[in-house]
Amino acid sequence: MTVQHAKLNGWVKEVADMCRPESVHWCDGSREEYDRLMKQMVAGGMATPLAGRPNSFLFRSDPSDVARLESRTYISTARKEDAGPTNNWIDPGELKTAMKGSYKGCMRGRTLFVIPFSMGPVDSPIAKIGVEITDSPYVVCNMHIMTRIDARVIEKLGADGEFIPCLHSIGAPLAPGQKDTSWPCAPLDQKYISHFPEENLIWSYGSGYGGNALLGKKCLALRIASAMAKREGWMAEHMLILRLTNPEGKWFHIAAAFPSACGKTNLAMLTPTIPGWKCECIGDDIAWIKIGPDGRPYAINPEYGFFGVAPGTSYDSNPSAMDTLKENTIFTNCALTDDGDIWWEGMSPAPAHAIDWKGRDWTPGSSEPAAHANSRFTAPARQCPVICPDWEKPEGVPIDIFVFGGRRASVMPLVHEAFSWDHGVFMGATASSETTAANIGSVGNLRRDPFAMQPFCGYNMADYFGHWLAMGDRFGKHAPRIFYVNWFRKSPEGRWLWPGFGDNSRVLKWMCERVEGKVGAVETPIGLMPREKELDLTGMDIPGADLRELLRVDPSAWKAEAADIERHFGQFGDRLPARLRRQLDDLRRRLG
Ligand code: SAT
Ligand code: MN
Repeated sequence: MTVQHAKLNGWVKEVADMCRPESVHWCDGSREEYDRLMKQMVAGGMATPLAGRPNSFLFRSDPSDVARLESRTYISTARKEDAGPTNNWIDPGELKTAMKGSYKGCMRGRTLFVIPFSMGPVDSPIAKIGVEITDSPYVVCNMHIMTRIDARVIEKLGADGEFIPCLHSIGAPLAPGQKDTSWPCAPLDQKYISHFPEENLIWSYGSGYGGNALLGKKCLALRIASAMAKREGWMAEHMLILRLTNPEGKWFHIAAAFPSACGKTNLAMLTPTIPGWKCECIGDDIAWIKIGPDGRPYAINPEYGFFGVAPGTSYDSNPSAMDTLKENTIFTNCALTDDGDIWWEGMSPAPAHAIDWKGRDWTPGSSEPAAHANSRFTAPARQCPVICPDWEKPEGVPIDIFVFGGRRASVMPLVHEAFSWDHGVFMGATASSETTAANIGSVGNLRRDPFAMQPFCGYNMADYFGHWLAMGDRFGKHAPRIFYVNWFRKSPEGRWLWPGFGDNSRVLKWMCERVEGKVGAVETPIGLMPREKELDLTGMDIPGADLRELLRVDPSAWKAEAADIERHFGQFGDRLPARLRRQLDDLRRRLG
């Protein structure tokens, strides 16, 4: 491949001089390239081809390298205040010096791959180009699925087009004659996932897993893009995008933000249980939103595939995802069955025997799960049976509704609607969720996860709140309506109160009818909520007491919530927009 871009060529040379790879390979995104790398990884014992799923492979990671690593993720801005209180910060000069020390000679014995990729359809005015350098063929194959890699990217770059450099190394050089392991990576305390938003630069070292290594995803499309979006007047959000079609054929486009592993992929591919309604998926994780010529917000999915949580995915919970995974899929940290297929908890009845994600014999009743809780599938979006025909439309789709949510066993009702844009931004800014296995750390703790962006906002979160307020001012009458949902409320005995999955369509229907002015709501201190009769529950067998609990607002629990929000806001000091403080005062006044 001949590339005429002096800056890109210069950067590749500079990195090669520092990392000292054995060879340099420019990726063209071709099937031949994918097949060749997979073949090498199978021969090297990294990958296992799967029986019954054409062109699909299982990988097992090192047990220390199984999820994003928030404690080693940095937003490195010249001034600490610009990274804000929710991000780890190191001075850029200091961080670069430390990382250059790690990068020195780190690719010895390996190939340096250069991956020019587009986030978003190459011809979209919303798309951005990134170039990832990596020494991991596993990363190259995943990037083939998750991003668009083809000759048109190089063509669009031309001689001086803008690109976001993303440097990645697994941090495991090979000495001459040294045998490789099946998942080389660096020890925990040597890993770094670093972002320099003031120069649109990403440096990642030491991990080969998910968002730590597939740098187009959280690093570029959220952390760097959120900072660019603030500067340039658009939005980069941790949101799925779906199209709902009502029985009259009217479309509603919904963008919804939930933390990692809270069911975004399931909601994005929802099979409605209410007759006559249809759902199509546009994206399951990230939305880039720009104001269109008509003043409305238009969203694209910058990704090309799904990097979804495997456990719990089944023909009951998400048949469309299951059908997406029939071929051309990479599985990571799932279990391997005796007939050469994959399995995970919640997929189907447990096999009598399997090999677990650590490569050990596993039988039902074993003390550890067969698949890791954050095991993943990487699959092409085009294979999804409910992918929206317009999912690659360069101009995106117009958003009617924003939804926020999280995982809360109590307090948060099934659904409530914001009184106004500012109130909706307040809901987003105070969103909370119990933590999941998508991040290395403790699971099940309640944390505030504003806009589901806590781990992904590339600048001061208070300024990000301000950006949301400013975007609302610019949307004006085209501002989407804002709702907050909680599918995860439990009874005092710990039983799920809401069946979720396809039945979530009932809640989405209420939202669409609110937008159309067809259905009422009752005013509560926390927002507008459906009366029981305003939710379409036809054909559903839900006890009246459960429904009442799902829609119950407990003022004393909410007063405690307000006190916690006060603490949450406190960390931002003067930088917190006054309009949000006013929202908290209003909430308190309504609670009495
Ligand atoms: O590992 S990723 O960051 O890509 C997955 C997630 O946390 O949602
Ligand atoms: Mn995500």
